[in-house]
Formats: sequence, structure tokens, C-alpha cells
Amino acid sequence: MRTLRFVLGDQLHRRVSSLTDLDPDHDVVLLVEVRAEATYVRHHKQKIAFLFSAMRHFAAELEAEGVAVDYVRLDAPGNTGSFTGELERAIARHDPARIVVTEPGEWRVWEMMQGWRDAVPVPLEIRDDNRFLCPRRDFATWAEGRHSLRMETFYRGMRKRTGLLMEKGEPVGGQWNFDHDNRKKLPKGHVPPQRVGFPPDAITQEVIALVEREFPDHFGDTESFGWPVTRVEALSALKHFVADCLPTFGDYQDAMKTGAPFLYHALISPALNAGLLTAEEVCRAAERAYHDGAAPLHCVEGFIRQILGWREYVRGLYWARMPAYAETNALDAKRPLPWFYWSGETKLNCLAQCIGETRAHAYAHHIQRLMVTGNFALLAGLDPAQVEEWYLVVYADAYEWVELPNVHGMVLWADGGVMGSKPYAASGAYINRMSDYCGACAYDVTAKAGETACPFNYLYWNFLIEHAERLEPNPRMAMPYRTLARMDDARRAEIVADAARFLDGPAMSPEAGEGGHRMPDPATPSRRRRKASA
Ligand code: FAD
Ligand code: DLZ
Ligand code: SF4
Repeated sequence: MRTLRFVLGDQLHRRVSSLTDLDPDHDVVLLVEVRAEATYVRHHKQKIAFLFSAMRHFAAELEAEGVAVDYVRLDAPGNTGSFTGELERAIARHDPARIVVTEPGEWRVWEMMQGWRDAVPVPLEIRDDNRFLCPRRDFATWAEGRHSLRMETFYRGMRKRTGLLMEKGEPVGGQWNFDHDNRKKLPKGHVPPQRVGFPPDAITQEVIALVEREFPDHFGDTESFGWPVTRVEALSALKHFVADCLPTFGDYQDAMKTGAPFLYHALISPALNAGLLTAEEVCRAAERAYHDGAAPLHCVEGFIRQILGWREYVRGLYWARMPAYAETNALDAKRPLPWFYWSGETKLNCLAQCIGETRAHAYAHHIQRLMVTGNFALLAGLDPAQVEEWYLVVYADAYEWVELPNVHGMVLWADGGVMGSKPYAASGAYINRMSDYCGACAYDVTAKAGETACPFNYLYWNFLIEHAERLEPNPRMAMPYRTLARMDDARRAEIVADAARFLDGPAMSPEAGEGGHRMPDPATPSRRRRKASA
């Protein structure tokens, strides 16, 4: 019996559930490069190049094993440009008795797959994605009946379930969370480690040329491409991180430094999200470093929490709450995304730095995403759908299952508190404490009012004033609202006037400016992701 095994571009693991019972003598593995997936948002060029290269390498590895692979390139004659079209063509070519696929990461593809049940003439089996540590249904059971879903509670359950950093049923070191030991500012003159990159081989060079030719108007540059594109490279990236960065990871997890985009971060999210690594093996590698005395507990626990906690949690939350989750707008934010999010051309140096690095590397680390581009979007009241689309476009690791909860919930508080008990709003003081950006900025981070004051400062208080009805009763917001209550009417009026001047001024224009980056009209965002592109 011939089975057609359809592997999506972010499922590139030899033991992914759709391949576990692969019969090399009869089965065919299908991989397809399709225009619809590359353009449902205008992904960063490095993301498309990374994925196409990883897909081509994965196909070559399967073929080397003796597996029959049907690989459809983007420019292959007759390529219909969609998953559904390519599946139909492959059925006609191979006449399989059944189709096996692993559930997709994104809701819009899940909806598309449901349509396949009626559209294709052979039985279709959709299997659970075994690359995650918490199956969707287990998360759904945990989430049932809860309004707010706190990560910390979920994380402790996952520690018990996996035994990671556990000893006789108790957390190693007597504590679940060592966050108070983390998050230091980088000392002056500190030199971060040299990071290992993976220069493009012939396959990657070929896909970079393809991407530059086929998607010239997409965001981002390809010159600095250095992502691991095979499992061997991804394991080598993990090894480098564990040896050279994990022992310091926690300490400088939140620090930001001009010209040092990667610091002590793992740089594994594109590989992890595409299947080149599994969450389990990454967490076990970090745990082993602790037991071998190669990395301290606060760094190892901090790192494992990101993957076993945050990553599994956002994925569970996405599937438990979609599609309604994406539709809420608790703070009624409506302002269009300013053009500088694409061009990086802004006088706010922190934003210019983070956006510039994002364009160059398809990467920004967590605090840049949360406390710079995210914090600004929250304080400026940017439209959640436009901000979410931006985050889905710009990073090599972006897929809706992980982007949406982080942006909609954690950053914009558009879910009204399902994910976080309060918005992560901060003034310029936070950015100044955790980075060296302010020293080179046109604005004065210590000034509170007027044209030269750091916009984060008055936007922060303006945000609290604007959303007082909603946020003031929240006990976790009591401290800032007490400070606000001490401000007299004249000071409040000054804050509101400064914010209006800035938000209604030319700096916030959504229109493409002179010398901007080549991006098509931002006012007509590419097709919104939840619509199936069959
Ligand atoms: P490290 O900082 O070294 O962390 C290790 C790993 O932990 C990451 O590789 C990642 O797998 C996991 N992780 C850490 N934080 C999170 C989190 N909040 N959610 C899920 N996983 C996490 N991550 C994505 O993979 N794709 C996204 O599209 C994405 N969008 C984000 C948007 C916003 C607004 C924010 C605040 C965070 C987002 N993240 C996203 C999470 C996080 O920023 C990235 O996973 C991380 O920066 C990737 O770099 P790294 O591998 O060097 O991570
Ligand atoms: C992101 C992406 C891109 C750019 N291109 C392809 C592709 O050509 N073929 C493919 O199989 N997958 C691609 N992907 C990943 C899919 O978008 C991903 O599988 C779905 O979003 C589900 O997570
Ligand atoms: Fe950003 Fe304000 Fe610092 Fe400038 S002064 S870098 S705008 S936080």
C-alpha cells in the first residue's frame, strides 16, 4: 500500500509523526515550495531562504537514505502555488492509497486541511505534532474553565510532567524560578562572545538568488544570512550556545547593546520552529550542562523556562483559543503602523537600532521585541492586526502559533488579560537601564516633557491616563496609578498635549517616506493570514 506523506516546510524532522512508520519501499514523501506560503504575508527574505534551503537539504537527506521524495520547487513547471493544488497534482502522479500529514502550526492551514478531507479522493490521516512536549488536547484540558491562563502555573506542571530540573518530585535548587538572579545590565566595556554563523552553501546561495528574484519587494536583506539549515548545523549551533553562552545566558538575558544583536541568546528559534531541533533535546542539553557543572542553575532554569514554559504555553494557548483569540482588541487600539517600522528611519534610536538589526538579520532578541518595538506599539495604541502582521513578516522564526500570543497577548494586551495580568508598559527609563541606546539618541531620556523629551516618557503616562477606567482597578497597576494621582491637572494636560503632538505628527506617518525600504503599500497589507489560501 503506497502512502503519500506530505511534510510541510516547518516539519523537517526525521521522526515527525507523519514519517514515523515510513515504508521506504512503497511510500513517497512530498515537499512543496509554494508561492501562497511565501506571500500570505510578505515574509522577510531570510525566512523564505532559510526554509527553502532547509527543505531542500532535508529532501536530499531522505533521498540519501533511499526514500522516494517528490520535491516541487517554486519555479517547477506547473507548480500551482498552493498546498491544495500541489497535493492534488501529487495524488494524480502517485495514486496513493492514503495521505498522511502532521497537523500544521497555523490555524489557517488547519482550516485548509479540513477542506482536504472532502476535496481529495483518498483517505487523509492528520496526526498530532509530536515535536511539542504538551499535546494540544492536554493544554486544552488544563485551560478549560480558566479565564486567565498563567504561564508560571503551566510551567510547573510541565517540569513535573517531564522531570526536567526535578529531584524526588521537587524543583532542583528548591525553587521553581530563579528570575531574580537574571536580567543584569551589561557592564561598560563588556565584550560579548563571538557567535558561530553558518555561511550559505551552494543550496542556500541558490535559494537566496531565487528569493531575491521572486520576492524583490519583501522586507529584509539576505547579505548576512548565517542560519543553520540542516539538523547537523542546528545541533552544532546548540552545542556552541550551551558551551559558550548558556553559562551567562540568564545574567544578560534582558540586556541590549548597540552593534551586538545576539549577545548570549541561543539563536535556535528558526531551527526549532522548522523541526531541525526538538524542544526536548534542547532542554535536555541545557539540563546536562547544569549536572556537569558547566552552567549555573539560574541560567539553565531561565533558559529551560523559555522553551518548556513559554514556548509550549503560547502554542497551547493559541490552539485552545483560536480563532476568536485573534479578534479581540481590549484597549481599542486603532492607530496605523507608522512607516518607520519598515524603513527603520526614526529619530528614536532604540527603535532605529532594533528595526535595523531586524532588517539585517531577521532577528531581534526577546527584550527588543517586547520592550522596544512592542512597548512602543502598546503605548502608541497601534492597531493589533497591523502590528501582528509586522511581527509575522520580520523574523526568521515567525509563525502565527508563536507570534500571535506574544504580540496580541503579551505585548498589546489586546486579549484583555488572558495571557498577562497587566500590560508590559514602560517609560524610557527601562530602556536606558537595560541598553546603551539612549546615549546616542536625539531625545533626552531624562526629560519628561517638551519636544526634546524621550517620547516613551510622556507616551507611558498618556497610556495610563487614556486607559485609567480599564487599568486603574487592576491591583498590579496600583503603583503607577498612585504616582499619576499625585500629578496636578497642569502636568496631566502637558502629558496629553506632548503625546498628541508626537502621535499626530510626521514621525508617525504610515505613508512611505523618501529613501524608505522597498516595501509595497503598507496601507494594503498582504492577505490576512487566517484566510485559507487554497
Ligand atoms: P533565546 O532568548 O535564547 O531563548 C531560547 C528559546 O526559548 C527560543 O529559541 C524560543 O524557542 C524560546 N522562547 C523564548 N521566549 C519565548 C516566547 N515568549 N514564546 C515562545 N518561545 C519563546 N518566538 C518565535 O519563535 N517566533 C516568533 O514569531 C516570536 N515572536 C515574538 C514576538 C514578540 C512580541 C515577543 C515578545 C517574543 C516573540 N518570540 C517569538 C519569542 C522570543 O522573542 C524568540 O523566541 C527569541 O527571541 C528567539 O531567539 P533565540 O533563539 O535566540 O532565543
Ligand atoms: C513559511 C513557509 C514558506 C515561506 N514557504 C513554505 C513552502 O513553500 N512550503 C511549505 O511546505 N511550507 C512553507 N512555509 C511554512 C508553512 O507556512 C507552514 O507549514 C504553515 O504556516 C503551518 O505552520
Ligand atoms: Fe529610546 Fe527614549 Fe532612549 Fe531615545 S531616549 S533611545 S527614544 S528610550
